[in-house]
Amino acid sequence: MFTKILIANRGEIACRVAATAHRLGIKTVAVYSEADANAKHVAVCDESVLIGPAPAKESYLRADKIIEVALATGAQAIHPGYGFLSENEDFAEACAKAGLVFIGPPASAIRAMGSKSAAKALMETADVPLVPGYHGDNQDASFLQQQADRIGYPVLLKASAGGGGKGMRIVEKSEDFKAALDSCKREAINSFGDDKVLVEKYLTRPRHIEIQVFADTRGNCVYLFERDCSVQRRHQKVLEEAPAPGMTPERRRAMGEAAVAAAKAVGYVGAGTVEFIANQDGSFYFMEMNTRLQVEHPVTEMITGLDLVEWQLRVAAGEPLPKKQDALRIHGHALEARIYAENPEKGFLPSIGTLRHLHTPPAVNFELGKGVAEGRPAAIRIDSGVRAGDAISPFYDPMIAKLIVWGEDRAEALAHMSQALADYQVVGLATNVAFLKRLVESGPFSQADLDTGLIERNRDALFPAPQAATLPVLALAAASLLAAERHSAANDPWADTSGWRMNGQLVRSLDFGDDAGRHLLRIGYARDGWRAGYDGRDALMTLVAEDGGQLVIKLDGATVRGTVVRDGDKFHVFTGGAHYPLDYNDPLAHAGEAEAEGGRLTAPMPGKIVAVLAEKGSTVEKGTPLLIMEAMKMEHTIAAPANGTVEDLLYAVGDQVAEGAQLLAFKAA
Ligand code: MV4
Repeated sequence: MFTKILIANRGEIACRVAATAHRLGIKTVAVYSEADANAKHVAVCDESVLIGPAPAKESYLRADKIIEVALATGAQAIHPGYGFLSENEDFAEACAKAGLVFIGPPASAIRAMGSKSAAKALMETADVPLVPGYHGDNQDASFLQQQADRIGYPVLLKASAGGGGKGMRIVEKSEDFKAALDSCKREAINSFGDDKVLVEKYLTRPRHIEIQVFADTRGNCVYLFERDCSVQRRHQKVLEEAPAPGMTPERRRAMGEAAVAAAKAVGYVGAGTVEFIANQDGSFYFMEMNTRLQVEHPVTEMITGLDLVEWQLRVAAGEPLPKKQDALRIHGHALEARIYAENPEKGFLPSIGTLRHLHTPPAVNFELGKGVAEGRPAAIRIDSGVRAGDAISPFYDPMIAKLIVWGEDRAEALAHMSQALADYQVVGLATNVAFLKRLVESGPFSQADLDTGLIERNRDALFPAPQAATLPVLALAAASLLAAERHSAANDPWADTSGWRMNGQLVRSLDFGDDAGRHLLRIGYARDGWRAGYDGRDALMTLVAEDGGQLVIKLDGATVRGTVVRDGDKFHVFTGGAHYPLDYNDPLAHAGEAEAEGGRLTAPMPGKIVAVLAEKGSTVEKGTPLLIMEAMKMEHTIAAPANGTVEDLLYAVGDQVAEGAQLLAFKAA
């Protein structure tokens, strides 16, 4: 076995590979770009070497640099992860030339699966089922039309050099064929520089079912069963699961054996995935082979109890496969959800920013190489390359984590996924967490009515109109605001000795907003708590417990729990498994900001000082409430406009102040 490997990747997959390497006592070398100097994958590896600027072309795709680093650090092998150089046959070859082991298939196998039509021709000779169609060299338009007529409509025209859905045309009837062919060829030549097309029977509600295969250098090849990845959006996988719902043992064996035949036909070695497109009746056809470890490999690990990276390392080191086909079993059901920094409400636009707050469900009951401990119902695994405080940059894939759950059966796995998504909190950028939760809880997905059009067909249920914040949500935000004021207050507004709370019927109006509109929450101070008024309701609100951002409040006796995270002018309320981002409009904080340059915080209108929260000489953070004044029957909080020092207090509780009067002397740090 190797004693040191280089991981030519970043993010979660680099961390994933390092975890197994360390478990097996293998040292790891990380490579990183300038954008990743403080990244998790650098922290978890034993050594790290900077290989270039942020753009992947100048760092993670620099085959020459990476090989140079491997040789300089004494690594014996290179694991490419997925993406970047993982399916680059020239890189695989260059590794071998340099005397390094490429932890992946031979360059010849990558090449053989690279061209769609050549791969199909090869699969045909290996008796791997293909979609009825024509993928030959004759590109004469009337010949192709004859082929389409023979196959029967609808047919699908595909650019031979295409991929990811580009250069495809559905043709419904013979009369439309010529125009569709011209248009398909135009797109193919523009996109791929090659206008060769193939004609296939069009499957109207296909499923994407793929088989994990593994081969060693001694002629052994097994299948590690299937994954159903039908739930996709624009050819990006969203949810993956294993086993595939509805799969019979007979069909599993047929697909597995077809996948092994495909791998053997190209002299495959290592981890590979054979993708099939399947009809609703279960009939299946070869689509392509991915010659790498895939993003969704953990669902296979969860149901087999195997560590696929361990297998990759053993095979690359020349060892035989650890298990034979008849020793492989499926146990339970696993689901994976890809958590992305993206905005589903804005066309899934990537969302760039810092993970200001990250709370995840605890990883439980799973160990790499051991699988799920028997007799315990739940297992949750999170594969991630980022930590709280890290940034999602525009340079790389914006995936935050893979959330993987396991249950004895699909219904149990689904329930765990739903709960785990409810417990997944991110502040700092937009994520698809709420979308994923709606998706796993939707009728079609929970009933396993799967096909590649599931998301498109269920748009209405998956993209509901924005829900307006309710009183419990606003009350949690208000309680967090009031609690923060208490913590930073010299004058504790919660204590019975507080002069201003005893002052009578002061009402303060908190101005929140969300996508559904503006919400004014009236807070009145009462002897036994507050009155919280919103939308015609007036409830007695008390704080039961507060720990960090975790709050328990009571509203007219009903307990409400939640987590509130303040990020500048936004309050993020997490309660009942949902995330409510609220804009908080604190006009006085902004009024103060404009004045802050001169070191003065002034009264925006005439009023009375009702609380002095800051102490003279204290150092405070930006946003810390310093003083509360009452003006026009409303309370206004004067907050620190920046990190700085309260140099002098100019008023006391009960004092009247004139408009424009300086309230305190503040010096920004
Ligand atoms: C198809 C098909 C229906 N019939 N071929 C899309 C990407 C490319 N790799 C193959 N694709 C498809 N080929 C026939 N004959 C439907 C798709 C397809 C699809 C396939 C797998 C996963 C998601 C998909 C989404 C849309 C279309």
